[in-house]
Amino acid sequence: MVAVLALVAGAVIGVVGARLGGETATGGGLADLAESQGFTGQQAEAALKTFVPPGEYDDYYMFASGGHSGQIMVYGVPSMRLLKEIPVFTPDAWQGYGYGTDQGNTVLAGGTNADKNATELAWGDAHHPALSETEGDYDGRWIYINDRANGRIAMVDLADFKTKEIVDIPNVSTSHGGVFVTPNTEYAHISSMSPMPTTESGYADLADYNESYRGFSSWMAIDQATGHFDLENSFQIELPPYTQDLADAGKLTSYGWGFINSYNTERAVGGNAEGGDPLETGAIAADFDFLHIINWEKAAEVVEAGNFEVRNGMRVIPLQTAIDEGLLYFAPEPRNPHGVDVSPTGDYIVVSGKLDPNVTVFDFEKIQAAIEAQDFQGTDDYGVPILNFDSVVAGQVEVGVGPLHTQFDAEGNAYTSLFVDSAIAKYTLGPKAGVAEGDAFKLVETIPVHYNIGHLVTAEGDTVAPDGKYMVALNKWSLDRFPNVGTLHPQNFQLIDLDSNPLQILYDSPIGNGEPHYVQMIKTDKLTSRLDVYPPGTDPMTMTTSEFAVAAGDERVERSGNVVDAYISATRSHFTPDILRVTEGDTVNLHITNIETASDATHGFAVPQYNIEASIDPGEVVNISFTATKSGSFAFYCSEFCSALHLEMQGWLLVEPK
Ligand code: K7E
Ligand code: CUA
Repeated sequence: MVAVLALVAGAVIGVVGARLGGETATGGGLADLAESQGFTGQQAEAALKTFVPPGEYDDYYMFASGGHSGQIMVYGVPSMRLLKEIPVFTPDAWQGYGYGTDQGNTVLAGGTNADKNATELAWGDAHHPALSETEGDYDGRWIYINDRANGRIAMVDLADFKTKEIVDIPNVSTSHGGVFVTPNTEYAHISSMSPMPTTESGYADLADYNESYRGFSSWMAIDQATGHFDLENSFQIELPPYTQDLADAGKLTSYGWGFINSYNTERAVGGNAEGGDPLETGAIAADFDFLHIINWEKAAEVVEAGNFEVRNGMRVIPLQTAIDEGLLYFAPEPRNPHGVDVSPTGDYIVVSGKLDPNVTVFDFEKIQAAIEAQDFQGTDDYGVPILNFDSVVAGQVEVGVGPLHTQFDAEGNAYTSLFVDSAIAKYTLGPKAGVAEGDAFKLVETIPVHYNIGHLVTAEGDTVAPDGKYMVALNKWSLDRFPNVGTLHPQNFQLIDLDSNPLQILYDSPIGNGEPHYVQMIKTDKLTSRLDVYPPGTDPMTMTTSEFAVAAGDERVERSGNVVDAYISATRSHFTPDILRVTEGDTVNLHITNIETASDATHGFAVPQYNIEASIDPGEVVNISFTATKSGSFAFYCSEFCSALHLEMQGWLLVEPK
């Protein structure tokens, strides 16, 4: 075996070496180098495939949810280099998010709904990102992500990679994977996870679960100019009290429809210390749960026609109305499904059941025909029609144990993660994905991953036009893959070459922040709205010129009663003014403009003892408001090493005692 590998190594490196002239900088050939490092041919090949030379760029951005870190992480692929963390639900000091600046404070405060939250929320569980789309393809404008813990959704502007808005969804307490955008980003969808009481108080005993608790499918309208949520034009559809889980938008053939998985249609509520069964026992009793099939285009018309109720400020289509209007159907899906993923052409809806070794592939045309023919096996307890399973299934593929999530390539293949098996299964879809009848719905191969894979992603693999090329396995456990860093191990992102046959792992990337769930991979050149430097005096919240911007020479301090407004400029290597005099008890509003125009000439602004820290990017205006509660002399400073005289970039906040 070793000899064979050495031969392969020689062949691969021989080819590359020949093309490169065979000489390395340290002398000798590439084959010699690989041999001296102890690499097999495959390892040397992997190194060459993932290497992005200094000064060159990756082909893809990978936007990874940060899980309970509350953030989004941006990686380059294939290098797997971490490019940025975007703070979303949780404060971040480097970017001054949530440390006294308007930008972070306003966004975070906007994500707190006093009717719902017990306290101000200071974290979130960032789960499922959704890049904006045009005609079912990523367009690089915005990215949305939900907070699993608190039932919220955020918008990040990909012009400056900053979070611009968080909305706490009415009637929804928690949300899991029910996040997607519709093919033209008409809506960002977010559904509830655990159903909630619809009572005034938000409380109902679990004995009243069936009657009082309900789920919701929320269609958050998107302002096409700004990417912000347009609450007035948003609506919800009331659902039975099942646990609604992952979701995906129909596309092309299935445009206008959305699909949500559910589990615990048994409506188990736990109570293992009250004489009942643990929740998980009750929740796996039935052989089938329900794929929710929703006609959102028609639902929008029903709302426009005025057929809704307003609940907690949200337009809601009651469950009975949804049934009467033909907006909601169920298809049985094997027990306790997790992922639901729509194939690139929109024809197939792939469902994985955590407790079923098969993936079940539904056919959208068959679903439509069954709805048309009222081919129902009955209704659920709430009157929702249930389609006949056999009438709507295109095929099943036995993939392995613990199938979770699915992605696609352009050749009619699907890839499903197998949590229990720690593997990914590659298999074919059917004729509507371009696969010959005889080859349809067949397992092609399985590749082990390390270990306990959750999601996976292929390049643009949930769009109408997947790229193939790369796949990343998002492994929950890394066990023995990295040097020990204590009892909490990193996660492991494994880069896999989709062009190799059989599939090859190229790279292990330890993820020291977590915990990532869904990720999306987009070509870097699709982010055409990216800014390198803000136009002078920009308020990033509105992306327009701030009324508080100052140019050099206009700096000033204005006082009105006990309110002090300071208009400050920052440039290498000073703040102007650099002495701020206020009186204890004053309301202090600092408006700081970074008047630099050079790319990357960022300054910071940190005030000791006041918990204030800002990042002021070139051209940006940051507003900081606080009450000068503590008298003293506070040496504020620039917290970003900006210049040779960075340490000199400091000043005094003098708070005179009353
Ligand atoms: Cu499977 Cu939150 Cu999409 Cu984690 S979810 S794995
Ligand atoms: Cu400005 Cu350091």
